[in-house]
Amino acid sequence: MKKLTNWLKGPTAMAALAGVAAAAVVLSVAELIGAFFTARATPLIAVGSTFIDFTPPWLKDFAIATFGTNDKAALFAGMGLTVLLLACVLGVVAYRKWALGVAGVLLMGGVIVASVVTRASVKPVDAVPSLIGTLAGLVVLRLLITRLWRMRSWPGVAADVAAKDPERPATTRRAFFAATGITAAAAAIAATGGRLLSAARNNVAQARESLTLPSPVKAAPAVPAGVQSAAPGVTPWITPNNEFYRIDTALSAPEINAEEWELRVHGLVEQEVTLTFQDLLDAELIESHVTLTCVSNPVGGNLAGNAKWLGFPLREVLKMARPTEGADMVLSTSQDGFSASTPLEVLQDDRDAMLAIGMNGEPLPLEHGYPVRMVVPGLYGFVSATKWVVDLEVTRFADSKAYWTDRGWSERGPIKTMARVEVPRSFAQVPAGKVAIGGTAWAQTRGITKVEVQIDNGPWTEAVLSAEASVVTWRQWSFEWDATPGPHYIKARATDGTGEVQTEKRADPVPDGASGWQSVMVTVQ
Ligand SMILES: Nc1nc2c(c(=O)[nH]1)N[C@H]1C(S)=C(S)[C@@H](COP(=O)(O)O)O[C@H]1N2
Ligand SMILES: [Mo]
Repeated sequence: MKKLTNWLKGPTAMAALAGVAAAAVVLSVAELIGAFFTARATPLIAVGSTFIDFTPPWLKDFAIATFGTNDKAALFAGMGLTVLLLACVLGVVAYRKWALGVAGVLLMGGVIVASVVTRASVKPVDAVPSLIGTLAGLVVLRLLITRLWRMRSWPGVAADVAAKDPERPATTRRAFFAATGITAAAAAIAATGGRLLSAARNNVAQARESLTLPSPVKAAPAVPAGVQSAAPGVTPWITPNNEFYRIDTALSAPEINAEEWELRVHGLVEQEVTLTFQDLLDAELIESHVTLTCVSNPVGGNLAGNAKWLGFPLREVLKMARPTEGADMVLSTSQDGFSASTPLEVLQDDRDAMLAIGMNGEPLPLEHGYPVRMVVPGLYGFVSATKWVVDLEVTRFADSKAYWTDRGWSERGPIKTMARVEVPRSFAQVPAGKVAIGGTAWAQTRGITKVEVQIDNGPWTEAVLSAEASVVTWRQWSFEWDATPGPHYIKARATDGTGEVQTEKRADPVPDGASGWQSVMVTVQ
C-alpha cells in the first residue's frame, strides 16, 4: 500500500498523468477547430473509420455477434482505452527522453492525419484540426513535463535542471497538479464548445425536420388486417424508425445537404444522368413495404426491419441511362466511401427497387441514409441498400468489387429463408398449459407459405400464419403449445413460395448469410 502511494506520487505516475492531459488537449482542440470542418475529419472518428475499413470479416462478424448494433459504442470504448494507455506511455517516455516523446507524439499525429486525408469525400484541408490539435498537445506536454523535471522533491533531477538553468526556480507537486487541472478544464471547455458549435453550424438535421415529402403517384397496397402475430410479444409488423436496426461503417452519419445532393449515373450507359433531390421530389414516386435484412444477422437475430419506403424506381433511372450490352452490375457508392454491387437485372425487374427518400412517412433519418438511399427487395443490405448514395456506376461483376466483397464477403447476396422464434424467449420460464409461441419469418421476393414448429424431437407441426402483405415483407406466425413441465426445446423452420424448406445446415454469416434452424430452450414449471 505504502509502495503504491509512493509510486503514485513519483515521477512515472505523474508523467503518465501529463501524457493523459496532453492527449485530452489534442482531442479537444481538434474537436473545437473541427467544428468548422467535416465531423468525419476529427481524430477519433477518422482513426475509428480507418480501423473499420481494415476490419477483417471475422472481426466485423465477431463485433456484431458480440455487441450487435452497439458495435460502434464498443469501438469507441476500445479506442478510449487505447488512447489512455498510449497517452500514459508517451508521457513517461517524454519525461525520460524528451526527443523520443516528441517522436512518439508526431507519429501519432501522423497516423491521425493519414486517416483523415484518406477518408472518402474529405479534403486535405480537413487535416487542419488534427494538425493544430497535435501541436497544441505537444506544447502542453512540454510545459507539464518541464514542471516534473523541476520537481523539488526529486532532488536528482531538480538539481540537474537547476544547474543548467539557475534563473528558473524548482517547482512543487502542488504546482504540477494545478497546471494539469487547468489543462484538463481547458480541454473540457474546448470539447464542449466544439460540440455546441458544430451542432449550431449543422443545419442538416433541421433541414430534414422541415422537409415535407410529396405524395406517391402509386401508394403502397393497403396492409391486410391480421399481419401481426397472434402471439403477444412478437415484434411489431412495422418497425418504428427509432427501433430500426442500424448497420454501417460510418462512425458518424454523413450530414448531406439535400439541396447539394446529386446522384451521378455513369459507366456502361448510353446516356450519363445526374439527378438532384428536387428531381426526385418532382418525380412519380412509389411507396411500398419492404423488409431489410443484414447478412450479419445470426440465426434468430434481430438485424432485420420492415418499413414503408417512399422513393423513385431504379428501373426508371436506368431507363434514362440505357445500360449498354455486357453490363451486369450496378456499383452504388455512398458519400462516405461504402459501396455495394447489385445485379443489374434486379434493379430493372418488377420488384420495385428504389432510390428511397422516405421511411414510414418521414424523410429518411440521418442514420438511415438521409437524403437518399437504395432499397432493393430480396437482397441483403451489404449488396444493395446503400445509404447516403451519391454514385451509380453501371459496370460488370468481372470489373469492379464492392466494399465487403473486397473484405471476404460474397459479391452477391440473395436473402436466405429464415424463421425466427421470438416468444417465449430463450431460457424463459413458462407455466405449464397453453403457451403462445410466435415469431417472424422471411424469404423476400419468394414469400413465406408455411412455418412449422417442432417441440423437442416430436413431429413438425404447422403454425398459424398471419396475413401476408407481400412477398417482399416478412410474415409472422403463431403456434399454440400445450406445455408439460420440464425443460423443452422449440424449433421453427419456414417454407418459401417456391416450396423449398429452410435448410437445417448451419452456416456462419460470412460470406453470404447465416442458415440453420433456431432452437430455443425453455423451462416449463
Ligand atoms: N453508406 C452505407 N450504406 C450501407 C451500409 C454502410 O456501411 N454504408 N451498410 C449496409 C448494410 S450491411 C445494411 S444491412 C444496411 C442497413 O440499413 P439500416 O442501417 O438502415 O438498417 O445498410 C447498407 N447500406
Ligand atoms: Mo448488413
